[in-house]
Amino acid sequence: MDFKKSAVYQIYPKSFCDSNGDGLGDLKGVTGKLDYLKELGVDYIWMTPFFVSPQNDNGYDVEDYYNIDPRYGTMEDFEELSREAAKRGIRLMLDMVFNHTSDRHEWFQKALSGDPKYKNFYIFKKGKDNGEPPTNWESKFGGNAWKYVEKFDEYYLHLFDVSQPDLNWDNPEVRQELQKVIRFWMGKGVKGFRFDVVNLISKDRYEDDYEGDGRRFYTDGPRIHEYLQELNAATFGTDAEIITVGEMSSTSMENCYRYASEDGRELSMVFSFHHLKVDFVGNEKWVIVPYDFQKLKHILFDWQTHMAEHHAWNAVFWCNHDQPRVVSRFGDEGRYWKESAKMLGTVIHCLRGTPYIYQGEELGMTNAHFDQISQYKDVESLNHFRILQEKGLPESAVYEILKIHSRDNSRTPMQWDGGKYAGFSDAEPWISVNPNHVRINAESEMQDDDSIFRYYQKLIRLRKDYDVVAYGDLEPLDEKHPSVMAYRRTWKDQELLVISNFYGKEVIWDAGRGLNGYTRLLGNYEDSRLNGTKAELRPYETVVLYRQS
Ligand code: TEU
Repeated sequence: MDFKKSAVYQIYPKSFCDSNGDGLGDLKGVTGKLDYLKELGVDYIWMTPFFVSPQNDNGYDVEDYYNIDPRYGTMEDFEELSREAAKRGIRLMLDMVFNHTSDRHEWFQKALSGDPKYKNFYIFKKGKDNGEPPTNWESKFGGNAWKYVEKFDEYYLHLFDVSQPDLNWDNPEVRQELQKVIRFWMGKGVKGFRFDVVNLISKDRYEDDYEGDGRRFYTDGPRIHEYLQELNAATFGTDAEIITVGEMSSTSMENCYRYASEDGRELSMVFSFHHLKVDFVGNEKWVIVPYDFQKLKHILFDWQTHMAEHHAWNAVFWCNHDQPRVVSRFGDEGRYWKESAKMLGTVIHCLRGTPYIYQGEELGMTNAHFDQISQYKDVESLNHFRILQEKGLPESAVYEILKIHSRDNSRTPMQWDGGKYAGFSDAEPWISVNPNHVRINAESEMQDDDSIFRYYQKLIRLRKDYDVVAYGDLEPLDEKHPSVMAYRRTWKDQELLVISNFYGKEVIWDAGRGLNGYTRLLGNYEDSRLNGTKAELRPYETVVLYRQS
C-alpha cells in the first residue's frame, strides 16, 4: 500500500467504542466499527497504546509491552481485530512508547530494588550539592523533571509524569529490549508503528538550562539518528510494507529531513507540532491568545516546501488525542460549524504528506468545554489546574484556559448517535460525553449526503484518484493574504488549486491569473463563484480546482 496515497485514522481506544458496558472503550468495540471505517475509506488505523498500564497517562505509561491491558481486552481480541481489519483492506499501526516506561514496569521495579543492571535501564543521577535536583529541567506535564529516591540518594529523570521514568537509550541492552518488542508485534502481522516522542531518546548534557525548560539538552540529541537507523535495520526496515511515523517534539526541520528521508534509513514520516503552537505564547500553552493565522500559514508552507526539497515526507494533521478539536480552534463551532470543518479538512488533505484523521474529526466533533474539575481526567490538565492557581490565577480563569487547551477536549467519547451515552457505551463513560452529541453524531452524518463525514470520504478518495494530490509539489500563493490560504500543487501535467477562506467574512481573492479552464473537484458550498481572475469566497469557503494540460 502506497503510504503517499493512504489516509490514517487515529483511534483512542478508551474513548472509541465500549463493547462490554464498563464505560471504557475496548478492542472489540473497535472491531465492531470496522465497517464504518471502511466506508470512510481509510487505509490504516493508528491505535494509541492498549498495553498493560496503570493508565496514569491513558496507556502512555506502559507496564508490559507484550500484553494487552485487560480493560481493553485480550490477545485474541487483538488478533480478531487484526484479521477483520485485513479483510477490509485496513492495516493496523501500533503506538510504541519507548522514551519511557511506567514506574510499574518490571525493569523499573528491579531498578528500584537496587539491581544495577536495571538501574542502568533508566537515568539516575546525584542531586546538586545544595540539595537541588540534578538539573532545573521541567517536566512536560509541569514541575521539575527529576524525582528523588531516598534509598539511593539519587534522582531519576521523568520528562513526563513522575510515573513515567525515562529509559536510558545509551545503554545497548535497552535498545535491544525495545527491538524485541517491535519484532514481537511484527510477528503478529502489524504493518505500522508510531513512535511516541522518539526524538527525545538521546539525551545530551545534563546541565541547568538558563534560557528555557531544558528541552535543548534532550531534543534531537547527538545520537538520535544513529539510534533510529539501528532500530530500523534491526526491526521494521526488513519489511518494505511497514510504515512508520515518529512523533517529534519541538524538533527542527533539519533533523526531520533525516528522520523522514525517502532513503528509508530512519522513518517513513514525521509529526511536527510547530503549526499547532500558533495559539501559544512561545512554548507556553496555558494562555489565551487568538491564533496567529499568518504564522500558521507560514509554518505549514515552510514545512511543505522544505521537506519536499529535501526529499522527506510529512504526516499532515490538525487533530490528535493531545490537541483541542480543530473546528473549535481554527474554525467556527457555532454558525459555520459545517463549512469550517470541511474547509479545515480540505486544507490538510490537499497538502503534500500522509493525512491523519483523529476519531470524530470526520463528524466535526468540538471541544468539550468542561467547567468542573471532576470532569477533567488528563494528568497534564489536573497538574496545571493546580499550577496555574498557585501562580495566582483565579479558578474561573483557569477553567477558561482548560476549555481551550486541555487534552481532554479531544478525549470525550466518540459520538455515534444521539442516545444517552452517544452510542459509545450502555454505562456511564469514564469521561463525560459532549452534550452536543444529540446534534453531532455519526448516525446523522451518515444520513446526510452533504455531511462532514461524506465530505471526508471525498477528500480521502481525491488522494487516490489524483496523483497530483499524493505526489505534487506545493507552491504557496499570495502568502500574506490576511484571510485566505491558497496553494498550488503540480505534478507532471496535473495542477491543483486549493483556495480557502479562514474567516466568517466574505472576501474576494485575486488569483492574479485566469481561473477559467479548471474543473471544480470539491467545495463546501453548492457552487463556486469564480470570475476571471477572482474568486468570491463566502464564510469559510474552500474550493479545490483541477486542470490537466
Ligand atoms: O505526547 C508528547 C507531547 O509532548 C505532547 O503531546 C504533550 O502531551 C503536550 O503537548 C503537552 O502540552 C506524547 C503522547 O502523544 C501523549 O499522549 C503522552 O502523554 C506523551 O507523549 C507521553 O508519553
